[in-house]
Amino acid sequence: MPKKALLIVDFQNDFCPKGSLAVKDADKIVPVVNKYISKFNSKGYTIFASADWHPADSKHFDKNGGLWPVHCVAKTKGAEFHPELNILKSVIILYKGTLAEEDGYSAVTAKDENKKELKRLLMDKGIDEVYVCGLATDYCVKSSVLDLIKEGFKVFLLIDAVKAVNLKANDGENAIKEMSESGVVIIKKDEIDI
Ligand code: VGL
Ligand code: ZN
Repeated sequence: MPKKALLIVDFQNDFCPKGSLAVKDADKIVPVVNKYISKFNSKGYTIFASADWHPADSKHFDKNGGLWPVHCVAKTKGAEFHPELNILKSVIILYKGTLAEEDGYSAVTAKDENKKELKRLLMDKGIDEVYVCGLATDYCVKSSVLDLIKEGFKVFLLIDAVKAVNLKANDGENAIKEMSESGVVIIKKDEIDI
């Protein structure tokens, strides 16, 4: 039996309605993500949650030449997980985008509190399959999925538990297409067999 893990990408206040980089309807999928958390937890599978965690002077921000309004500055309210997300004690939190020079889109090099990268954690735990959900489909979800595939993991996209920023109208759809072409398996709650 392949060993599985759940990865929840960047489900933080700033990416939810009222946040500084709001992803439309992000809050609507909180109950779906919570169902996945219960399901993976009940099977004893590892659950990871990445957090975008930028320094205030990040080059990733538009005021410093980057693409984005200020968001998810480390230790601020906007960087906290959505209050209704059921982040269990056993969830491993991974921090990304922590250096001023990096965008930090991919969760693969995000690090836990002991500075261990997701890639290493997955390898050490002997995990073969990663199920990915969260925000945003067209940036951090896409980047994480593509990197996980490159690293040799089997990757599933939980299509009912992702939302796109859509800086351009079709970004979300294009991202899903790109992930599919790279070999991700697209799946939803009632199809999952774990
Ligand atoms: C993200 C834009 C900027 C994401 C992070 O989590 O998808 N998007 N920083
Ligand atoms: Zn960011």
